[in-house]
Amino acid sequence: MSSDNVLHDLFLDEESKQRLSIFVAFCLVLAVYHATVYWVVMDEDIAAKDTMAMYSVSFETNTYTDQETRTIDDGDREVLSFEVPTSMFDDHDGFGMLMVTINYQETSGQVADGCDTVAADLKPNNVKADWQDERNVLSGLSTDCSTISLALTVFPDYIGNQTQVAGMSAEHWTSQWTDDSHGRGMFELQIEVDASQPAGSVLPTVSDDDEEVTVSWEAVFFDVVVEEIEA
Ligand SMILES: [Ca+2]
Ligand SMILES: [Ca+2]
Repeated sequence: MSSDNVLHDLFLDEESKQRLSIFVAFCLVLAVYHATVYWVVMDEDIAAKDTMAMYSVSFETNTYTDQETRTIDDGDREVLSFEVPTSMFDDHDGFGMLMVTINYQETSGQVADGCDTVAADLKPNNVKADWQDERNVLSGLSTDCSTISLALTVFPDYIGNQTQVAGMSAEHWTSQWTDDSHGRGMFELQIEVDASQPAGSVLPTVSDDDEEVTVSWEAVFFDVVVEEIEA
């Protein structure tokens, strides 16, 4: 049988014509089906976006503070530590951020004795916190008795501002902001004093060999408040 005969047979044979018609009809039905599914699904998607719930996420804060004053010798470096009691973790949803301020004056009592140099470093350690957050200020230096202020984001992405989020559920957003593992443990602050000597002092009894430094710790805890925003 030649190829001409095959085509001839396919188009002219009654049975083949019937098969071809069925096949064409099937293709048409399939095309219509796909178009219908596509548009129905798209429509549902668009409708879902229009009706997606919006939530407001805000934070009520509670701060735990502690203070320590220590006299550090000239040239010495000391480590002060700080730990938040367990009850704070039990009572609140999360530990948002840690702020540390370091204050000092010249306490030698000597005439014409200027401010010493004080350096402070909050040392990253194994306490779980957002140590890499670019907003962190982990080190500071003062030469003029001004306050050194340090800050560490403890709960990742915590800013404390009210935000709006779309979709999911209130429970989802509450659980996103509930985790008591961040900030558990001992924070370590390294402080170094470099004492400046009274101007024009020649007597060995007139010297400045230390400084009294006061460190204030402020641990900001939060409770998250999630509310659906009515459209
Ligand atoms: Ca001094
Ligand atoms: Ca001093």
